[in-house]
Amino acid sequence: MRVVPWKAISLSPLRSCCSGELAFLFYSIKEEMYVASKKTMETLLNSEKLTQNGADLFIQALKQEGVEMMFGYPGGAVLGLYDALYRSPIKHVLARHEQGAIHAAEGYARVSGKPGVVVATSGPGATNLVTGIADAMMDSLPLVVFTGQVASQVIGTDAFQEADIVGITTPITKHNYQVKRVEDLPRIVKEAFYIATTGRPGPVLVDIPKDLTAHSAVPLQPVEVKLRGYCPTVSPDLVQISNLLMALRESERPVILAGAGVLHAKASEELLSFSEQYQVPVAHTLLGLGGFPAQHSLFLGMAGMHGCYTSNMAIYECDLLINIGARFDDRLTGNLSTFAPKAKVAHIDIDLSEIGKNVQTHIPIVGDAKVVLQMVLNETVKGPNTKSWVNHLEKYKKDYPYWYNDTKEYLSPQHLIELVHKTTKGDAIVTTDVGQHQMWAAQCYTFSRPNRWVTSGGLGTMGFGFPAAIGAQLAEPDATVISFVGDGGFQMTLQELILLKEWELPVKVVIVNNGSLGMVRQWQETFYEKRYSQSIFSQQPDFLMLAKSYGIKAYRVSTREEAERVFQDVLKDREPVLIDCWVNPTENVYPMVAPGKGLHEMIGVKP
Ligand SMILES: Cc1ncc(C[n+]2csc(CCOP(=O)(O)OP(=O)(O)O)c2C)c(N)n1
Repeated sequence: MRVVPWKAISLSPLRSCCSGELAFLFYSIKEEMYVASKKTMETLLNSEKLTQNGADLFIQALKQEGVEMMFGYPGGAVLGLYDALYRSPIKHVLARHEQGAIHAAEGYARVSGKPGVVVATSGPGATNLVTGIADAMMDSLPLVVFTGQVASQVIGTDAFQEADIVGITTPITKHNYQVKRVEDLPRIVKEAFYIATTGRPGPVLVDIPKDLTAHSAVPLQPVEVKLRGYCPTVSPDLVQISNLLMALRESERPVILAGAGVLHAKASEELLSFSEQYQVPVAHTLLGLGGFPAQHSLFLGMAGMHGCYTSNMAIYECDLLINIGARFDDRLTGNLSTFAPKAKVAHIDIDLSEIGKNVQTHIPIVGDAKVVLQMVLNETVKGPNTKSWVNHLEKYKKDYPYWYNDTKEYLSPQHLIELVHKTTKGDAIVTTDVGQHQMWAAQCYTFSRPNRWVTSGGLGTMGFGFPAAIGAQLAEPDATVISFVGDGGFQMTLQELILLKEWELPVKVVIVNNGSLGMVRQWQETFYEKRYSQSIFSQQPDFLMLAKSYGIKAYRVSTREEAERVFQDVLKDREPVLIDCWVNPTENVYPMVAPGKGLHEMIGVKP
């Protein structure tokens, strides 16, 4: 075996290096060692062209990562990349706005478990991605985002369509790069996928100056990624596992709070076994829904600002709170000074920086939720007797369920969602936008399995729900995909309707139309003495005509009977449909934890 430094590579040393049995090539970039296999080297040597341009290297690197589909929008700085894409088998979804592309990639990532890949041009193309990048960062979605950049020699000169996207996205990406040399591209792409998908998933951005897509280099592939300073902790500290088991044994009123970390770690089965083995009831965060079957007797419901009475009171009254993969955000905790006041807190999270960030933690467990739960399940210790606690919570469930105003005059939005749940047998992939309809969907469309629920939780960005449904349907072509959107938020990204036609996606778009920015209206009603400043729409588009102009069937319903008839019909068909549902315009989301209040101080609770 011979070590050949990168700089020394030329045709002759490569040939002599390949002549022996053990033909490996070591090369070093930025102090990292890589190995090129004999096969790679032979391919090189047999190839007519020893070098490839950056654009071809880019496509090749994507193929090596197993990318089958990407979402994007072309422009000047990425013409070279798109030219290489033209010759490649990778499918490209041409959104009609970069924001649509990135939200679709998020939906794809959420449902498929694979990273969403996005491409956009420099300047405005890149800045149009910013909301989606921030959203993916907040909700821990694995995205690899490629942006074109102006040519290397004009960076920093305010060149046409130049934006410092690396600077702009530094706080909202897990990591970002600007490629400086063509030969770095394969390594950077590999690292980008590795970082986006390992540990706590998140978005990684790679900015590629235009000139590099045309420059050539010898394509040597890194075989593994080794990054100094990045080594996610997967296996937890054993001492903390025994601390958790000891705390569990001593507790009388334990509760699990399960977040999206359970879904990212594919740990739903382990969560179920853990909860059943020790008879510990489970509350979910908004993003965690589906991690534990909603029909299970130990399931309490969603906790937080619009969570159910039982979950919020369980957290308030518990003596042991076991957080699995949730980040204790303010919409979940309410007033921190009265959050879980009687509880010892155990927090299982792959991201060390989450532990103790908002809530004082007594048992910190850093690790992958699946690995941690498997280790806990391997220890068979005597559990607590939670019978009376479970009965106590069961009584709360019976006495304080979600309730809503059911008038003959109007279709109630909650009834609409229950109807869709019934008609789809509770097994659709549901995406939502942001606002009241999102909370009603979270409350009323109960999930029995993971990865059916796609919503924008941390950033809470309007415009997310509909493009996310496109990505979800592309990820699971046979699934029934329902997108509940508000009449406000839908108007932020409705241009993507054309993709339903173009890609033959049978997404059902359900507009929960209350003629207003409902959630804003609710807050103005409750906290601003009904001064409805800029929240009621005076004009609306005709959503039916709009859908028809995109070649999509559309219906309007405003009563229960109409809704029942239309949903029975449209859900049978494998074609896209838009249903404009006129619902009670004054309905509010309850219960609610008002800002500054504790979970036990919910308003709108009715026995
Ligand atoms: C991009 C963006 N802008 C503003 C907001 C603030 N906001 C949160 S909910 C909401 C109202 C949403 O109205 P609509 O889409 O009609 O849904 P509804 O609440 O009526 O169900 C607004 C404006 C937001 N979340 N995202």
